[in-house]
Formats: sequence, C-alpha cells, structure tokens
Amino acid sequence: MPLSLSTVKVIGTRFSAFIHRAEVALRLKGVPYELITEDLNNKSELLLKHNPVHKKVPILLHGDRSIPESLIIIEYVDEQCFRLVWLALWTDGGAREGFEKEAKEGLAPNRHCLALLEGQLEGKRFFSGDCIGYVDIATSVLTYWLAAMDEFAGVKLMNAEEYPSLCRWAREYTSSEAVKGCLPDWDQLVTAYAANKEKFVIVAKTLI
Ligand SMILES: N[C@@H](CCC(=O)N[C@@H](CS)C(=O)NCC(=O)O)C(=O)O
Repeated sequence: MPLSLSTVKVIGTRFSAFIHRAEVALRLKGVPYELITEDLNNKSELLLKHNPVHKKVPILLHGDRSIPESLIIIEYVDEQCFRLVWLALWTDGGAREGFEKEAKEGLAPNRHCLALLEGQLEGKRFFSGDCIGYVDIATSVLTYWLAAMDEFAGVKLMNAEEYPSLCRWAREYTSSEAVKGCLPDWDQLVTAYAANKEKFVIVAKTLI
C-alpha cells in the first residue's frame, strides 16, 4: 500500500537527530504521520516488539511492516530505494544476492569527513542541488544537533572560517519550511544533551 494511503507512525524521541531524518523524509514526501514519543529509559512494549534486537528508535510503522534504522527509513520512504528492496525480495539466485548487497551496504552510515563534504557543496545550495535530498537529511546531524552539542562540549568543529559552505548549508537547511516544522526546541535540546553527557562519553569509548 502506498505510504500516503495508509496510517504511518514513527516511534521516536523528541531530541534525536535520527528521528529527525525519518520525519523530514516523510514531510518532504508529504506523508502524514503520527509521532509516538518514547522514554528511552523505560522502553515500551511497542518499541521492544518492533525492534527486539537493537531496541532503538526511530522505527517506522507502515501497515503490518515495521522498519527500524533511520537511513533505512529514508530509503524506504524514497521510491528509488524501495525498488531495490523490492528486487531483493522478489528476484532469485545471483541477481537477488546482488540486490540484497546493494540494498544493505548502500545504506552504510555517512562517514565523510568535513573537508570532503565542504568540497562537495562548492557551488551548490544543497548536496543534491537546489533542493534538500538524501545526503542533506543523512548529514543533518551536522546542523542543529552538532551546534547544540557545541554549547556544552567546548568544541566548535564546524566553524565558518574553515567550512564556509557547510555553515551556509546548515543555515539554509535549518531554515527550510519542511525542516523548521520538526526541529526540537533549542533550549530543551541543549538541556537534554547536557543531562546525557556521561552517557555520550561512555558511548564514545565503545566506538574507539
Ligand atoms: N543507527 C540507528 C541509530 C538510532 C539510535 O541510536 N537511536 C537512539 C536514540 S538517539 C536510541 O534509540 N537509543 C536507545 C538506547 O541506546 O537504548 C539509526 O540510524 O536509526
């Protein structure tokens, strides 16, 4: 069933950049959705039922399907990737393996460094051209959320002297109509991040 003709729900939290990815993807496609807000310190049965392995949000609920992982949600919302998922499901043998690999590995998180991203933005309004697209949404953590973390982390990673294009892009991204409608309140976001600083440090250690 097309997304626009069925009830779509997003299980998420109010302050997460991962949820933001899913929300903007839906908004850009004009798909109405309900945001079900989770307390991650006290996860609901609904969350555990739909993402029993990783127990993380966002999770997109579409009919009887549940789709975890924000980048997979963007891909799912985007018809082009749905084509790959569809092919991975409904082809056979080697072709199926190829599509499955492409559908899975093509979704790896964006690991581009800032300098590389800066170069890619040269002469362009957004990564995709004149309009917000997949890379802009996937990279959106570098906009509002990075700036909020800068407030208490004591680092300014993305400064205007070194990264003028990225900083201009971040301003344009956060002031676009689709994005503005689902940005969390700034003061609440900074407060929520500050309260989780210890957790962030622990997570960083696991990533070394
Ligand atoms: N790779 C996942 C990451 C999602 C993620 O880390 N979500 C966090 C909230 S910001 C979460 O659900 N954390 C639950 C936990 O760590 O227990 C995605 O892109 O959706």
